[in-house]
Amino acid sequence: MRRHRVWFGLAMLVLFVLPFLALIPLGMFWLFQQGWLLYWLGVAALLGLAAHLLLRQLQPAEPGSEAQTAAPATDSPPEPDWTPRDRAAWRSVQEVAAGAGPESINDRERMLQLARETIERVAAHYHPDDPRPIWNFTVPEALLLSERIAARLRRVTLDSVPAAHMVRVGQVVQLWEHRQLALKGARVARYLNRIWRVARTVDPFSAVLAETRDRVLRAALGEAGAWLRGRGTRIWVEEVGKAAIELYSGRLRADARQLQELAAADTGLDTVADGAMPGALRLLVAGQSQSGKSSLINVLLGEVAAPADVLPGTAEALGYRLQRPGAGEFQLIDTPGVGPGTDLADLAEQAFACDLIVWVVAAHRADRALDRAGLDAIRGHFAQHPERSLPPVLIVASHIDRLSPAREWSPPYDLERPAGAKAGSIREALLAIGDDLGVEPGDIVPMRVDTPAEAYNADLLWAVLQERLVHAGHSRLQRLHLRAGQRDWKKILDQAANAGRLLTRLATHRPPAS
Ligand SMILES: Nc1nc2c(ncn2[C@@H]2O[C@H](COP(=O)(O)OP(=O)(O)OP(=O)(O)O)[C@@H](O)[C@H]2O)c(=O)[nH]1
Ligand SMILES: [Mg+2]
Repeated sequence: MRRHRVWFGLAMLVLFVLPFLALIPLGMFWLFQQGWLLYWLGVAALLGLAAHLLLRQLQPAEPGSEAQTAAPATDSPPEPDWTPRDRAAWRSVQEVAAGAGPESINDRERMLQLARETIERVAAHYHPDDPRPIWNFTVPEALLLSERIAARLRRVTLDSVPAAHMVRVGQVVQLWEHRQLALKGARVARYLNRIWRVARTVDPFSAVLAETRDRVLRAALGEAGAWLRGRGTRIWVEEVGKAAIELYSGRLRADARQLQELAAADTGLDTVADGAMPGALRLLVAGQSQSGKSSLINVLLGEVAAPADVLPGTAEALGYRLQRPGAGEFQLIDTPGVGPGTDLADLAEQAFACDLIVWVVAAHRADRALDRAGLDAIRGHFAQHPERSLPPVLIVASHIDRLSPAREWSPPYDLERPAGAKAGSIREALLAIGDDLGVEPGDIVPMRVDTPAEAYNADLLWAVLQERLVHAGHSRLQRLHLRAGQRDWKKILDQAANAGRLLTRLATHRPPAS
């Protein structure tokens, strides 16, 4: 009975809908008659495509494919402030990481062996002549390492990720998001407490490794699939490698406070800025005689402080302090002009003690061989010292007012689309300078600097400097770490003297301070 009813209902529906359905072929026939059918089909196809695209946008991706597309690249990039030597050490870490198969994660001994191998490789990299390079760090450095790891742990707690002190927070969080694994805060706190305790024991480094070995890896990666495990091995090796690079590169020789002190001593400032970048950036201004170095310094300072003269002026390197809102503190170093008799090795040494280099070249003088030689000496010196990377090098092309037509001076000049003869010759000069000195056009700033009040393009120079500040900051940090690593004999002797030993002998034989 009920069945009959259903059929009856359906028949009614068909009868009711049929006339409307009939409208489709009838409508198409009408469109055909009018000659509009093709247009209609075209519009229909377009709308269909749009709907399809919209649906794809709205639909959540399948879990598997999401994990795949969101998977980070296998190699994590080197840190931006690393020196060429650190980068080379990193490459050997990556070799170990690449050789570690996904199955290693199930094997504790293998994981520990991978960590040892990584540490040994890194240590040997920094101390190639030492038969037992892995012991090449001091007790304060090891303590600082444990402090750093504790600091990382603190961040980890904040993100409610279990104690992955060797595994960087970002990576753990990423893994967590993919696998929706969550651990309770209490458990995290327990981990922290334990590891902190262990890390503070006599040999923090091995304690850290021992603790990491089973706890962290089991907790962090044990529940994940093979893909995740493969990455886990890699992350393990990479993070052990990063910790080892920190330790053996000498970055841990000075903690933040010591770096501040060094920075203050370094730039002769009595106050030091708080924050990540202590003290002032050292900006070296160099170039041929009479190119406008002292004038440029006056422009940067906004006042006449550096003697600028038609006679050879600057006889020795002079420092000027400059506080620039938004850019920080600088120490500007004016140097004597480079001439045929200049000791370029000495100049390179001076550049090595700076974080930013501005080379001033007079745009109207065609002979740039000395400029090239000076810049190459600096580049070569840095290339020979992989413990530092080359700081940013900017070229200031001064004297652009003297380019032909020499009488004309009506700035501003549009060098992208040079309208007149002056703009044309400035542009040509910049291209020639770029070629002669081996620099990119973006690193050359055309300027007129003889009158600080009416200097041309000072704003552009500041804008270009501003863009290089992060790079300069890295350079500065590398330099301070290097200084922290130099054996400060005076300090050691002072410590000994304070302890009341060697006092009498030191009074007569005091070795020179470095
Ligand atoms: N027309 C013009 N003159 C400039 C410019 N820059 C500097 N001068 C002049 O060039 C001369 C030398 O300038 P300085 O700033 O003393 O040059 P310097 O490179 O410090 O010279 P030394 O210390 O002797 O190596 C001065 O007379 C300046 O006024 C410029 O952009 N245009
Ligand atoms: Mg000068």
